[in-house]
Amino acid sequence: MEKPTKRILSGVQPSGDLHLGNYLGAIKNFVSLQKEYECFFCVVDLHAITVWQDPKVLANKTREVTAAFIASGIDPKKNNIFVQSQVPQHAQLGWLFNCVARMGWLNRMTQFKDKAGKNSENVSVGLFSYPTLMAADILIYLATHVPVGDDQKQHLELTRDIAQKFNNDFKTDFFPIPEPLILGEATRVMSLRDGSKKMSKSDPSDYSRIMLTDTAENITQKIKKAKTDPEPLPQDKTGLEKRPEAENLISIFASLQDTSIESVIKDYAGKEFSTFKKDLADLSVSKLEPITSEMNKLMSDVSYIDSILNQGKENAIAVAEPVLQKTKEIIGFLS
Ligand code: AQP
Repeated sequence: MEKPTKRILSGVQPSGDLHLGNYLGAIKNFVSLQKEYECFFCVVDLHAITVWQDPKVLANKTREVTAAFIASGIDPKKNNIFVQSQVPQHAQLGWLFNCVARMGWLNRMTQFKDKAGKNSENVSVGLFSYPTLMAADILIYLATHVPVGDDQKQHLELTRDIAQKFNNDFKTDFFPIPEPLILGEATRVMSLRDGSKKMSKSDPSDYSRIMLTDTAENITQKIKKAKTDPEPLPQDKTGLEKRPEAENLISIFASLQDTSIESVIKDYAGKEFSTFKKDLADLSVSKLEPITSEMNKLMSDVSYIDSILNQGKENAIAVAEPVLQKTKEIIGFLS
């Protein structure tokens, strides 16, 4: 089997409205990487159901993530865009990896601890074993690189551990050890209400996040109300880590404008946050409005979205199936 040298896999859950963290931490980077890599972009619905999803809205959310990929600039003709549950090889390899990963490794996953909180006895088994399925998502394509936000770094390290253990146990070099691509100035976008919490679909406060479906008025309002401290913008980066809300807004600005944090600070040094927020709102609207309107257009033609996903499914299966067969052969299953 020919091994790829530059292949990307990344996924986004259809578990709610996509937000600026998903866009700046992941989707925006997918757009620039498509020129250089062979790309597999997956709507990870099997991951989404590790917590409750309303069956009446899940299909729509799945199409909406697809629309967001395309509206952000991912070319559906050149890249493979597909739905995880439509490619059964993910779940099959996921089971095999459940038998490779160790309980101790999964017990150390901070995202599980954050999401389960005090309720860990009552959450789904899927939420606990989520990272082994994520390893399968990546390795079923022998992906070499994985663009993700900083929050997924630990899961990717686990993927590398699983690949390494499988290769060691079966004395093979079949699985690549994939590299994370954590890119841009906003690798961890924080909540607009609390600079110590990441911006997230599941945060109960709407004002904590900017969504790709927000109107220009919503965006402006949310940025205006975003929490800041009483100080003006700093003169340089020194001590910025002690001002998480300021650091967050400056990083968002830098990432949206494709510039560095240093350059934003230079432009706004000593200015009041009210001035900065106005410019940040204008910048956000100018960058997000075209995406939102294209998403709305795409969502009005469901058959087009479904045709992209069907083609993506076929392409994905054509790559995934031989990898699954080879894995089973290495393990010693009857063919
Ligand atoms: N706040 C964030 N900053 C930067 N990147 C982020 N990502 C998510 N939140 C941020 C990146 O977006 C990609 C898709 O994420 P996901 O949909 O698979 O799930 P998630 O990380 O669990 O995202 P949410 O929005 O926080 O959902 P809930 O609330 O359901 O947990 C990933 O590459 C992720 O790194």
